[in-house]
Amino acid sequence: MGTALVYDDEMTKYKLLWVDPVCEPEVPERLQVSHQALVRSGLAGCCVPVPVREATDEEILLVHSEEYLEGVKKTPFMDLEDLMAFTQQYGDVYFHPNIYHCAKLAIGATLQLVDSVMTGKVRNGMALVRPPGHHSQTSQANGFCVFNNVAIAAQYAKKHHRAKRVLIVDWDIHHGQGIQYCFEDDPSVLYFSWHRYEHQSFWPNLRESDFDSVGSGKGAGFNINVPWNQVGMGNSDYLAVFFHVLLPVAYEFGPDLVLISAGFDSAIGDPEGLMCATPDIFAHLTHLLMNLAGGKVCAVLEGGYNLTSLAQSVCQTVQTLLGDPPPHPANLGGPCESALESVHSARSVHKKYWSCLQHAAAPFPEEPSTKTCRPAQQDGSQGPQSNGGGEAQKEAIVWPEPLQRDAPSVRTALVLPDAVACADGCERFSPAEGPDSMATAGLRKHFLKESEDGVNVKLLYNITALVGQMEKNEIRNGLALVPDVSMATTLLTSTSLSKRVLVVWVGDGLVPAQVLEDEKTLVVHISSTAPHEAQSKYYVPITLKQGCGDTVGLMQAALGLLLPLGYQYAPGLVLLVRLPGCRAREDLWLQLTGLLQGLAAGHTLVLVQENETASVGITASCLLGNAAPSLGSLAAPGPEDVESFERLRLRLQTDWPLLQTTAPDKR
Ligand code: X5A
Ligand code: ZN
Repeated sequence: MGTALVYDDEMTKYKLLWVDPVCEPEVPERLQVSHQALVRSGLAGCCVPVPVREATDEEILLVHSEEYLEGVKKTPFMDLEDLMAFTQQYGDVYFHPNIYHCAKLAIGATLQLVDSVMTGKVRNGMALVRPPGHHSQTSQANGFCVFNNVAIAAQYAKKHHRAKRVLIVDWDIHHGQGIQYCFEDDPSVLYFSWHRYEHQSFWPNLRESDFDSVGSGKGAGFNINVPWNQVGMGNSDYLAVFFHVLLPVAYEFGPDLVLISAGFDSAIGDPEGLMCATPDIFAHLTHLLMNLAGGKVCAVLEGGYNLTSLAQSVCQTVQTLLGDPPPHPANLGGPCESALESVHSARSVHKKYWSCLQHAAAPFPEEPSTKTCRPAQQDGSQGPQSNGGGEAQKEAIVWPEPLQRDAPSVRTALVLPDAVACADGCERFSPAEGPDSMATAGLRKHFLKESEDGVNVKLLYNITALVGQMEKNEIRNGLALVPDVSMATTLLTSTSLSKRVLVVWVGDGLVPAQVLEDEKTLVVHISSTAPHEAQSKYYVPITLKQGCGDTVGLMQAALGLLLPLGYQYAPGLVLLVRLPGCRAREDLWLQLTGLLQGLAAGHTLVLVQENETASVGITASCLLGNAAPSLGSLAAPGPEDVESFERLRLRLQTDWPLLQTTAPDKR
């Protein structure tokens, strides 16, 4: 199960032939630098190369009209004057004698990717294409786009692969109005787009790009727009929208396939977007989508006009598709007020369609504020600080290049009793040296009663050594079967070198007092009752009436509370502890394990009680990078649970701003 890369340099062979400042950014080099960066970084070599093909007329007609197709078909034979005249009919686009050929290859590349993923030849993949697609409409070219690659792919997946539900995530900085129009009344395709909007003053200046365009008829609720009303949005703003709008709805929808309209004009340095999110954020956006649809994710290039930022962002996306854990993103100070207004608006307008949003607050009564976005320095970033226009665009914007993401030599190590077989693809962990007498004495003194034997000493020594190697990045992640998860957690939190350890304590049972007292440990406790008094910002008891057997409730809590907390806390190590008797369904457990690997550069240690050998194999497969199975569509969470989540959010959001779902002065 690999990652497909679909590319052909034929798609670099068209360009703007006359002077038009609007179209100038859309250059062949966009594709060249993206592909070159993948080759030079060695990432291309790790992918499964998939050849492009030309789309057929029938495929183009899945979305476009015959008249329009016939018109475009004539462009290869036009002279310059005719091409310019043909171009005149449309907005912000240009034609070239070779663009029809490239546009057919761009669709064909996208469909080749969908075929490879849907047939299971690969797990996921990316298509690097030109021209982009998401602005083009039934009978119109628009915004550098000729045919709507991603919209055609969604129709194609429904028709040829029996996909019942397709999720389209459009993270390009422009609104893909072409995709919105295509699926407006179609509940089988959920279209999500965020876009620079500035109260309709930004191109394409459409009323229907605002948050209140939710789809129509049977498709009502299946179109989600998050307009950005300020430039300068950063990593926190993007993550807040994922945690509080997109992901809950996407999990409730339960897609069979995820298509990403992967435009990188939403990254820092882009002259069109003027946003501040750094290229490594795309690693996280990708990762957060990779456990939907059983991992079937197809990313298709759309915009991206700063060649440096574009190339870095493409690499981050592909490396994550390949299974490398994302590096911790910079600048997670929390979302700005304008972003929170957008989050709030999208949630409140969709609350009647999605049960995960039923508790969202009502729409703002008064006019949305026109306050400027927080100064970019507030969270340490150096992005554009002005409102965009004029000279600000010409300043050279600089940001640090994403660090190389070094893969440890061991992906997944297991600490198991000798009688339990090691899962395929994993290594049984055995440290080079055994415990010396000092270590033994220490372990005996603090963690073992007099009577306990050497087997326990060795086991406890092994798990500390495993964590030590994870912290040195020699091992990525691991799993340990231990006789007592409480003792193991106490030991590991007190011996870990990491400045911060996130403990996710799943099931009914007390968190050891020593762990709770530890300043550097954030404990998220998911259970049916909260046994400890909660006042500390470092102890977060999430209670579910039905306990961990409640898949919907637990998923909602994981997306809306656990992930924002985890991202903001920025742990160096995640301990995921499954208490004895925990009733979390297998698929849910895997989702949790999968999502948590976006934290601490993938350094997760799963602790399981000794006798629960059944969860070893599946958890190990997830740690090895296999996607969790889809949960299917989810029902509504229990109202009491939702209420308790909201009380928790209220208590914690001043300390953990990523938990916010609405602007402070509107609460
Ligand atoms: C695909 C894409 C942008 C068009 C901007 C026109 N198009 N002003 O990013
Ligand atoms: Zn764009």
